[in-house]
Amino acid sequence: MFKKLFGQSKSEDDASELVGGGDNFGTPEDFPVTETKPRKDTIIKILAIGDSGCGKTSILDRYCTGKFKTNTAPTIGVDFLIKNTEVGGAKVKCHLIDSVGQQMFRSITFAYYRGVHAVMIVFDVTSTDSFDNLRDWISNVKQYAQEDVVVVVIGNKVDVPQRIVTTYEASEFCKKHNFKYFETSAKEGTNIDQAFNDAISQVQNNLSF
Ligand SMILES: Nc1nc2c(ncn2[C@@H]2O[C@H](COP(=O)(O)OP(=O)(O)OP(=O)(O)O)[C@@H](O)[C@H]2O)c(=O)[nH]1
Ligand SMILES: [Mg+2]
Repeated sequence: MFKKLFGQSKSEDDASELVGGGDNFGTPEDFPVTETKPRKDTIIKILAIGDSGCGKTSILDRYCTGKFKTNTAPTIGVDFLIKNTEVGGAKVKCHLIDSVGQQMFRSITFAYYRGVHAVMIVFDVTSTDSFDNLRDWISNVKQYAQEDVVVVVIGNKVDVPQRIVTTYEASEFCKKHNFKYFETSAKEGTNIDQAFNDAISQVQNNLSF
């Protein structure tokens, strides 16, 4: 490409050949202009859903505080957290919504789906049920969230040696649905920032920041 653009001329006379076309220049199509618009500082709302006990509260706590609490109580209704971060060179204030996983209280969380930019659907890699129930969670997202919502699936508790759901089956499932998939451990802090950064970055792209 370098040769094609600048030819191999050494003298000024030769250089004149380079002006005005000829074989030495590539066409504009050879040099597409990539947009490098700066991203805007913004507020991004992210909702965590998934079966009770899969680790939603622990993941959000880990993301916000960098710590893991061993004695989390089941979430009742919804909780709110805020995390200030920087992604793609822009400051982001994340409004994080933690929701109850227990079936009997779920319906009260549906009102919170509507206004969020991203949903993290969490399952527990040691629980087949929590993986099988992803279908129900996805259908709730389709029913209650906005159409362009970013969905990221998280397989949590990968620190536990007796995992049941394999990386292969989870990632194949996500590929089919066109969702990004991350395996995390809230306990050890594995992949937590990566999962949130990816969701934020997808939202930034959606909003053309
Ligand atoms: N080993 C291990 N345990 C975890 C991990 N994440 C959460 N836990 C444990 O799993 C249990 C449930 O975690 P929570 O974060 O309360 O689960 P939740 O999804 O918020 O549950 P609900 O609020 O009832 O919907 C707790 O005992 C946590 O300590 C993890 O990554 N590894
Ligand atoms: Mg919880």
